[in-house]
Amino acid sequence: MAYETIIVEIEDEVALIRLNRPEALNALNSALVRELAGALTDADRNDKVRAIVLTGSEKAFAAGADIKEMSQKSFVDVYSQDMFGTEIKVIEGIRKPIIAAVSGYALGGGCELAMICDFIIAAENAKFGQPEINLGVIAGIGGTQRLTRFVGKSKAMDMHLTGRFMDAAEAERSGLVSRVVPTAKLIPEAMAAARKIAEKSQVSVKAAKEAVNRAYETTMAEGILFERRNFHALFSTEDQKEGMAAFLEKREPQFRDR
Ligand code: CO8
Repeated sequence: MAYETIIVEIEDEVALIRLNRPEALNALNSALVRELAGALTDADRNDKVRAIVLTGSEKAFAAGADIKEMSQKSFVDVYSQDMFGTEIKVIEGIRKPIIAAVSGYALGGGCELAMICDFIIAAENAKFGQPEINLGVIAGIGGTQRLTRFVGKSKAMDMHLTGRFMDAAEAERSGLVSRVVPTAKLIPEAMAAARKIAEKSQVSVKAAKEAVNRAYETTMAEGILFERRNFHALFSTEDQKEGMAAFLEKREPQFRDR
């Protein structure tokens, strides 16, 4: 499928989706957000895709929502249209794992988009920020909630109130990103992580993603019960028998997603 604002490639059962508006540092406009939601939905439905990597350019993952596109909008415009609301719900509902591979700026909606992904691998040159305060607004696709859960109240307040950027080392120290890699190695490392996931049983991958996400949505007791019931349920799969047999027979498992 031909897109104008993103590039999609499928390689070794991994969909690599690149944000591609270099003239605006991959700022999220309505076309990009619509195309991204569509491409992720397609990847989620495509049997040849088992994991997804979302990235931008070396200079910018995404420098936020498109300021030019939204600058003249009124309250009624953004409220009535629920700006980006439908597409973001689609992206939040993708069931296959999505790794954000962040190089350069991940600001405002760009930082929020990276946080919607399942984990973030950062290049050494990555810079994260929620600078919406400098524009007279605040984050709008989850930044006040997700950043606070990732890095705690003090640092989240600092980022949202001062608009300062966090470099890759601080982002790793604070738990915002899972690893930092040399900038030139970002895509190979993210693709290798995605391929690792692609080797697993997709049934347990989905169950793991759902269970970790429960940690954000429910109490500890309910989350642990959800996890335990899914642990029990996985004993109904052929892949559980295969995974454990392969361990005992000292061989690699051959998962069939059943
Ligand atoms: N929107 C539109 N265009 C942008 C954006 C943006 N967010 N960021 C950069 N650009 C454009 C610039 O206007 C410039 O275009 P041109 O060459 O035509 O003037 C081009 O990209 C290159 O940018 P710069 O010349 O500024 O590059 P620098 O290297 O000097 O600076 C920065 C890079 C620091 C990233 C700088 O561009 C910057 O500060 N950008 C804006 C960052 C920002 O404020 N982001 C937050 C936006 S608001 C937001 O994200 C809200 C999200 C919530 C959505 C809620 C929906 C419900």
